Amino acid sequence: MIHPLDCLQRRSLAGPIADGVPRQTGYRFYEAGRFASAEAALAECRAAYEAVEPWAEEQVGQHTYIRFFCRDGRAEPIAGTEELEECDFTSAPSVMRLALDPEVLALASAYLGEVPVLANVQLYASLPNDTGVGPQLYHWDKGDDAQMKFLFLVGDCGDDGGPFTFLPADSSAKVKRSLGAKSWGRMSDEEVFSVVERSSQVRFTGKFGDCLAIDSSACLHFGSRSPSRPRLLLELQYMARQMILEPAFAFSRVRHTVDREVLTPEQRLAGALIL
Ligand SMILES: O=C(O)CCC(=O)C(=O)O
Repeated sequence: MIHPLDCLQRRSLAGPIADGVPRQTGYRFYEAGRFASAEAALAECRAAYEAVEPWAEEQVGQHTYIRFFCRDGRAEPIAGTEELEECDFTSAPSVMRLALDPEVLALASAYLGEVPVLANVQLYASLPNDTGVGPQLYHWDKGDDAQMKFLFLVGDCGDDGGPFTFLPADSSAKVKRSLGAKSWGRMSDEEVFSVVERSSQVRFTGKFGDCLAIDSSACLHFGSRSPSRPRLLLELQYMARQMILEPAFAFSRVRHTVDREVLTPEQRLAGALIL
């Protein structure tokens, strides 16, 4: 049970913002440089990858994903992009600074109508693969009927880079209306394009540092299909404090060096569960 005063405070600190994410489409691109704290954070992410690059390349063919900043800060092969029980960002303080960046929080708050909670932070590499399963099929993210993810490219990503690919929220809603319960699990392209035109599909390609803010509960999406080389993505995930669909949604335990004493009220509310 969430205290009503917590809800009121979260709502009172959220307001509209000029270049916010429109509800109708559920996404917006932000060019590299939009968020002041991103440069240092993405440099830390890149360094974490480069520190293990030869080992990461050896994993091609054996594993599809590698996640960084796992328990004790290690990089580990993982099966999908599911939540992790424990992660450790003590060696990457700038990543946590970006996750609590006032501009990022303001955008997420404006979209969700309240200061949300930081639900997950993850850096992962998608390795060259032809598996075509799991998050490589069209799906919605679970947990709530709205959420906001900020995806940052930690390296250039072209059409051959296995880009994160999605349908805007209004097109996705058509698929939901037409396919009903069949749209709950993973869907083939054929099923999706039996409802909407293939041309409504949007790809997140771009340069190192570019960002996509997306409601991944409202926008059908997939990614990591056959990247020609490892694709590195930093994902920040924000959700309303009271989740409608899965109130027991699990949050990762995060080791970090954030000093709670110097946080603004918005940052404290956002970090309430993870920090
Ligand atoms: O690998 C990808 O780009 C897809 C990731 C995904 O499905 C997600 O972040 O929810």
